[in-house]
Amino acid sequence: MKGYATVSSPYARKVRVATIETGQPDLIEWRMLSREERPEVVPPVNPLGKVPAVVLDSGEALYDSPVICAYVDSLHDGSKLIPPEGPDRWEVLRREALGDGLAEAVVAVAQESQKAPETRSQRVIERQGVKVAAALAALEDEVPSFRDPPSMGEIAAACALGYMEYRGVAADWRGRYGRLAAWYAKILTRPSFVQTMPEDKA
Ligand SMILES: N[C@@H](CCC(=O)N[C@@H](CS)C(=O)NCC(=O)O)C(=O)O
Repeated sequence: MKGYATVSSPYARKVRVATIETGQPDLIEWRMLSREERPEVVPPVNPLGKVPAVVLDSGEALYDSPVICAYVDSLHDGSKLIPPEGPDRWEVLRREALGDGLAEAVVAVAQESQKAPETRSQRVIERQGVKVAAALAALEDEVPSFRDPPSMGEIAAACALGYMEYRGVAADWRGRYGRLAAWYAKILTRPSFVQTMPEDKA
């Protein structure tokens, strides 16, 4: 199948990590788009114009990242990133939503902060900053129940943290959330995270 991504997207990184963690590193043939290419190339695949989006060999499109990750997880017989049933399933999906929500708030802070001072809204930055801090505090509390190897929940959380550092949002977080920082340093050594580390600003 073909996939569309940008190198820095935390949501696309979730999918890339999921394929590697499930032993399917070549499942998706990725096209890495620049910011300029994205509005041209993505809407025919995802009307929302967002990445990641994939096109299956049947021609059917799938988006967004939770849907694509669930699909990736359905294609292998190994240990599942999303437990198939029971309370574990809902805990993992809820944690994935927490990670995705953290990434969303980080995107909002980064986008607003990049605006010229005369159009920048300090209120937006503060409101989204409160969400960033709340998500970090929640994840810090949850570290003792994090799974190893990681589930889709921990993968989403780590991708959001990676994006946060990439954009320089909440730059002091490692000093304030020690358990989460220690866990994050460890998950970063997994090949799936090493191989998907964003390098260029895009
Ligand atoms: N909920 C979506 C979010 C995807 C998303 O916001 N992607 C960003 C890149 S990080 C994007 O493509 N933004 C372009 C736009 O909003 O037009 C997912 O999980 O895939």
